[in-house]
Amino acid sequence: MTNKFGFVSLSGRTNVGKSTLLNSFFQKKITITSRKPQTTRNRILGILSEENSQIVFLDTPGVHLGYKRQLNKVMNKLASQCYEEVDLVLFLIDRTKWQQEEDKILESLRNLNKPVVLVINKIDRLKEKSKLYAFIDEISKKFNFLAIIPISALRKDNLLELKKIIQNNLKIGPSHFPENEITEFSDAFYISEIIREKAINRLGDELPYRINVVIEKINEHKKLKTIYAAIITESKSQKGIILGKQGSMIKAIGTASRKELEKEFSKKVNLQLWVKANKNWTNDVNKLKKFGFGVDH
Ligand SMILES: Nc1nc2c(ncn2[C@@H]2O[C@H](COP(=O)(O)OP(=O)(O)OP(=O)(O)O)[C@@H](O)[C@H]2O)c(=O)[nH]1
Ligand SMILES: [Mg+2]
Repeated sequence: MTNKFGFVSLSGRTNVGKSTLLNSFFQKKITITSRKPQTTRNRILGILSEENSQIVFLDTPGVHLGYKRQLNKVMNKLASQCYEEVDLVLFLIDRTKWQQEEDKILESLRNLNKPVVLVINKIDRLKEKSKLYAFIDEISKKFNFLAIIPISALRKDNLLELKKIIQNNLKIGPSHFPENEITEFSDAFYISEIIREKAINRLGDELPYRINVVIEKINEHKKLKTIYAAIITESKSQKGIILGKQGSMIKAIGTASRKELEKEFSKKVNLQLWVKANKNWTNDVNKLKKFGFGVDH
C-alpha cells in the first residue's frame, strides 16, 4: 500500500473547538482547551500515524479581532502564517455562527490556493438541525470548499469521516516522523500549559490573557519530579487575585495541576508555584520575545 503524508492546519476563530478536535483525534490531551477565548498561544503539533498515512495537525491560536495588545497581534499572525506551511486547511466554525472573523479568514484563504475543508463543529448543541442544510447551501456559494462536514469534536461525532476526507486528499509520500512520536514539545512546555489551563479555568474573564507560566527548573528523581514554576502577571493587583484569599487561589491552581501532572508522568510531583509581576508583559515586544513569542516587525 502506498503511504499518504501531509500537514493539516486547525484554523478558525477563537473558541470554535480546534484544540478539542486535536485531542479527540488522539484520544488524549495534547493541547489545553477552555471556554475562554485565545486559549492556544503557540503552534502545536499533533502527529497522527496510522498504517498507511501520517497526518501532522497544526493547532493554532484562534483568530480574535477583539483585542489589540501585542500578544494578540502575535497570535493572530501565527494563525495566518500557518496556512503557508500546510497541505490542507481545516477551517472550523461554531455551528452556523458566521462572524466577522470568519470573513477575514476566508479572505486569507482565497489567495492561498490550497484545499480547504469547512468543519462545522459543535453540532451536538445545534437546536434546529434543519437550519444546517440551508446554511451549508448558502456557505458553499461563498467559497469552493473541498468538502463541508458537520462534526462534534467533543462527542467525537463524524470524526472518522473527517479523517477519511483528510487522508483521501493528502499526497502520496513517506511519513516524516517516527511512528511513536505524537507531538514535538518539551516536558517543560507541557507542564507550563497544564498550569496555565488550571489558572484560566479558575480566573475571571480578563486575567487569562494577562498571565504566562514559566518553568524555572525541573529536578528529576526516580520516584519524584520537583517542578519550580512561576505564574507571571502584569501587575501587583493581578498578582493579588491569583494568590487569592490567604493563598487559596494559587493553592487550588497548584493542586489541580499537580494531580494532572502526576497522572501524565506516572510519578509523584512536587510543584513549587509562585506568582510574579512583570509589568506590561503582554504589550511589550521585547518582553514577549523573552517569553518565547516570536515577534517580527
Ligand atoms: N458542545 C460542544 N462543545 C465543544 C465542542 N468542541 C469544543 N467545545 C468547547 O468549546 C470550548 C472551546 O474549545 P477549544 O478547543 O479550547 O477551542 P479553540 O478553538 O482551540 O480556542 P482557542 O485556542 O482560544 O483558539 C471548550 O469549552 C470546549 O469544551 C463540541 O463539539 N461540542
Ligand atoms: Mg485552542
